[in-house]
Amino acid sequence: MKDKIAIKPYAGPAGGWGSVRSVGEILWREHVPPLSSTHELLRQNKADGFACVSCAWSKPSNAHPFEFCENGAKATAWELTTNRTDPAFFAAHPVTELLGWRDYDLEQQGRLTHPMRYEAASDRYVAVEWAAAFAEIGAELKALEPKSVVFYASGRASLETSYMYGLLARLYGTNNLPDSSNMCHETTSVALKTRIGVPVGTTKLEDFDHADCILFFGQNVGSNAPRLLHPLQQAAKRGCQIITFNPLKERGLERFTNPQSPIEMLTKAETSISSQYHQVRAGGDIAVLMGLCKYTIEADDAARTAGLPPVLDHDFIAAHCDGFEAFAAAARGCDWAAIELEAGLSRAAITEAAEVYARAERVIAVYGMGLTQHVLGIHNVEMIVNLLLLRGNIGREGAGVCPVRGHSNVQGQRTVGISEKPELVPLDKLAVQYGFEPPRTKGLNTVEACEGILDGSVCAFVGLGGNFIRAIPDTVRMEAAWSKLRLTVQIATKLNRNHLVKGEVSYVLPCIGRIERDVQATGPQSVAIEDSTSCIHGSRGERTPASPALLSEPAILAGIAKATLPPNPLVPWDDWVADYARVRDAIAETYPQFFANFNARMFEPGGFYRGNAARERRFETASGKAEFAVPTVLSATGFEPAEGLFRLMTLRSNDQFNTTIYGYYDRFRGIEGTRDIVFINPRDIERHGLTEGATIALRTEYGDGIHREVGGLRVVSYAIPEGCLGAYYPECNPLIPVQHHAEQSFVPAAKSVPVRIVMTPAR
Ligand SMILES: Nc1nc2c(c(=O)[nH]1)N[C@H]1C(S)=C(S)[C@@H](COP(=O)(O)OP(=O)(O)OC[C@H]3O[C@@H](n4cnc5c(=O)[nH]c(N)nc54)[C@H](O)[C@@H]3O)O[C@H]1N2
Ligand SMILES: Nc1nc2c(c(=O)[nH]1)N[C@H]1C(S)=C(S)[C@@H](COP(=O)(O)OP(=O)(O)OC[C@H]3O[C@@H](n4cnc5c(=O)[nH]c(N)nc54)[C@H](O)[C@@H]3O)O[C@H]1N2
Ligand SMILES: [Mo]
Repeated sequence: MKDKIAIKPYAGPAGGWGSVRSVGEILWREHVPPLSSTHELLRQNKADGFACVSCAWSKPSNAHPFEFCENGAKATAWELTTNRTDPAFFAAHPVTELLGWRDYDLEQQGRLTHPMRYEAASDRYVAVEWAAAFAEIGAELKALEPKSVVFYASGRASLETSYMYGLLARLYGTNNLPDSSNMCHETTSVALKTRIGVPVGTTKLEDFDHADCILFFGQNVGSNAPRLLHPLQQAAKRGCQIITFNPLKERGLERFTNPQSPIEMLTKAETSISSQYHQVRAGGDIAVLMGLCKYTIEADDAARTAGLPPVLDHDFIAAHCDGFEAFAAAARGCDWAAIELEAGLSRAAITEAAEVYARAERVIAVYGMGLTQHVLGIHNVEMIVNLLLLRGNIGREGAGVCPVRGHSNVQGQRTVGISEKPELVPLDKLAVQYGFEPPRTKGLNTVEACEGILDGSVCAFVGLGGNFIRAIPDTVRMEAAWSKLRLTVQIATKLNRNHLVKGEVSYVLPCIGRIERDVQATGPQSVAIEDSTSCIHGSRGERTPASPALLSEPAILAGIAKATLPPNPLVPWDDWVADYARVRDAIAETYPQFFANFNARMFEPGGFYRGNAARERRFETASGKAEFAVPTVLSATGFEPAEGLFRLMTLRSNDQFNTTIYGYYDRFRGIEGTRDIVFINPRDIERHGLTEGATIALRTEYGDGIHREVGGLRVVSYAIPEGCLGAYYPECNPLIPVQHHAEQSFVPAAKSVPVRIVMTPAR
């Protein structure tokens, strides 16, 4: 890592030579020998290789020789590292000391090698035998009320592991199964389910070959789903119009050089990605989308009067939709001045985009956290659906809704039963399959789990991956409450802060990673994951595990289950661990509609598609039709504007995977050597008497009497709409009140936090 802080605009495209250099740097830093990295990178996202551990973007059937991106390669290097966090490391560093380390330095120590138990007397983690760990965890769990225990999952674990995890929690007696999706695309799952009857997107990868317009809202493709740049580049080259709405000019959405094309690399040829780029205000998308809908509906009205062909797809609306008239009336009645004010964009700019939409034959709407992480994020997603429905852009080739999911198997975890919502899980089926009475009451989602930890009603936390204490809101308050937990068990690959902010009885259980060979009684095992477009892929690791003492995730879950639950011959934990194909048989039995012939199909190139009713225009909603929704407000922020009150967006850099910090270079945004910055519009800098490079603090204004402040942030003058600020996640999570979450979906509203600037004395 470079110590020098350098802040200057980056002139290069997304991809290109900058991307090649960045991959080289991390391979060198993680001490990954060149031969083994080349071997593993060539196997990444191949039909017979392993599924990338980074993002959830679709994996094509005609994979490139190098079907990976800069950030996928970093994720691989991060797991392949030859650095080790072993018992000697823990002996040398008391936990109190490690609590002072940065996230980067903790994970930089490398892979965990042994199961560890916290010992209060020495303030250290000490190695234990697996059997002893399982026995104590089992005894602790047996002594607790199931409803006071939370089983969290980060979205990386395979379908097999996730299925076993959900079952373990339910056999134990709770639906407390929050997952990272609760902080991410739960807004999508709720809004799409009620409006079009499926909780997931309707597009497939091949639709990108046919679209003539792609609308892109609130997703930073160059950093967070770089392989999606390939279909976008192809689309742009075909003349497809790509129209972006984002408060920041994200480089990947501006221009791209494909690092896998020798010609492009040698000639430094760049493709312009977005044909229009609109810097919407944070929280302004409901208004933008209302403007797009209003234009389209009124253009149809005008066409009818003039006797011209219709602009709306009236046949589709009549046959498949409900609530059109009410929505159309609301759109016609909506005032352009109100739309302009909330969007922070002119009517002319919105009209320019709307004209393209109204003419395009096939339109895909892509979106990410910029839409879901708002108090009224549900309206954002509903408005996307409204816009697409107007011209029949759902259930047609080259068209549809495309939420870009986060973790590589986050969508799949939901598919196989990790959910706190009992109605989403076939409990009756599980009851028969495993001869037990599953809990029927709703479990805790992430926000409710945090509230339970704060009020003391949650007593234990089991984490299947992730770094919960860093990822959640209100992190300072949460850390203080966390240490009151009786039991914390973290299944992980690397040391993170959540392992250090521990409960009274605390375990860190290290597991085999997806890139590694997983040999069980019947031989080497494979696992499966589901990507963002509902395709299921097999994944086989080949690399020697980081330590001989590691167990696989299924083996760890089976160990905990057997120590906690009464024996049940219908749940063959040992047989499942011996042969994961038997877990897949069990999954296929529970979910025959998605997983018939699971074992036979899992290595089909491009994955096997698990089907999507909305894609076939079967809308399994309350009315049996796709439902238009009328938004109640035009701002997604959930708070009133006030003089000096900013909307803070918390963002990922190009050098991190969520709470894992790969380095301190957010290349495309030109920020090097630090993450303690805040992006501010130059006019706001002037208005508030600030200077570029000065250090300030941000303080939340929430009216609940709790003081939330993050200081030491350096002012960076940036092309961001006035009244909006940008800063990094997870550093700014102490500013987000736990209660500041999306209505209905409970996703923390991390993209619009009400904050004020506080001057700090010069250092
Ligand atoms: N390399 C890498 N890949 C990742 C991850 C990672 O951390 N690193 N994380 C993974 C995970 S779990 C997820 S969920 C995804 C996240 O990927 P993204 O969905 O891209 O998430 P963010 O980085 O939070 O960026 C959100 C984008 O929305 C914009 N934005 C913010 N507020 C608004 C708004 O109000 N309106 C609009 N229109 N735009 C807005 C921001 O400027 C930013 O470009 O990526 C996944 N892939
Ligand atoms: N302010 C703010 N907060 C946010 C967000 C935001 O945009 N802004 N984004 C939210 C989103 S979208 C998400 S998804 C969450 C992410 O929240 P989490 O999913 O909880 O966090 P990660 O950083 O992805 O978890 C990283 C840890 O996972 C462990 N790990 C890695 N690989 C494996 C593996 O193969 N097996 C196991 N068992 N463990 C593994 C490692 O120990 C690593 O330290 O954060 C949310 N928090
Ligand atoms: Mo996510």
